Amino acid sequence: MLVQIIYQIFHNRIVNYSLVFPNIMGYSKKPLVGIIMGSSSDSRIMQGASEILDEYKIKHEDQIVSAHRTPARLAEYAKHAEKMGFKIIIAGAGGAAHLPGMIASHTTIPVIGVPILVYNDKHPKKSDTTKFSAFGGLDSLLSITEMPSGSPVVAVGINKAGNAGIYAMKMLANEFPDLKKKLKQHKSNQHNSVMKESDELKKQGLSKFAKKKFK
Ligand code: RP5
Repeated sequence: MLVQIIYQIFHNRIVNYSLVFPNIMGYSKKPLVGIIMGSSSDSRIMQGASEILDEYKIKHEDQIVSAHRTPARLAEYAKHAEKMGFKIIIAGAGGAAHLPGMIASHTTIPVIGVPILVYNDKHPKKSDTTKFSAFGGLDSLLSITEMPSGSPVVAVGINKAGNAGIYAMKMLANEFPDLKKKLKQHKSNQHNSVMKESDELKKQGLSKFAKKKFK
């Protein structure tokens, strides 16, 4: 690395500092992940992706792009994403959920789809569960995963936007070694939290533990 830097300085060839200092200039300086969703109603779920990226200081740009309400904007967004240099697009959509597949058809940037269980936030009674999608999110999941051969989109589980954030981080970790360290830390935090709960369960006994946990 040092030799490469000296070589580039000597030859006055440093045009893109992020190539030379990937850890410093990389994921925390400019957005490398584009988060899009089909509707403002998806933001309730999609915030799960931004939370994890924010936690690890990975910059992202967030927008609403609807494949059926703003079809021309969808094509424009794909160009924008390429111009911005996004490495990954996280696309959340509910129902017919064609947004992830359509975006993937307009760009070579890998797309992670988040199938969303549609909940109509425009309904006056927001707790009205009858407004859930007729197919419980399976509609969105299948729309995303069943892309025809040759046009792949990967998907996380229904409403699992946080997993899309972690997966994006894993992809970026191939390029930014300190993200790999943070992922290892994330895994070890998970391990520790399971151990803590297991110790509690063992100490209290199952019945007492479960009663306390779900009271
Ligand atoms: C999809 O339709 C969106 O992704 C959203 O999940 C669903 C419902 O949209 P709204 O009626 O809430 O705007 O395009």
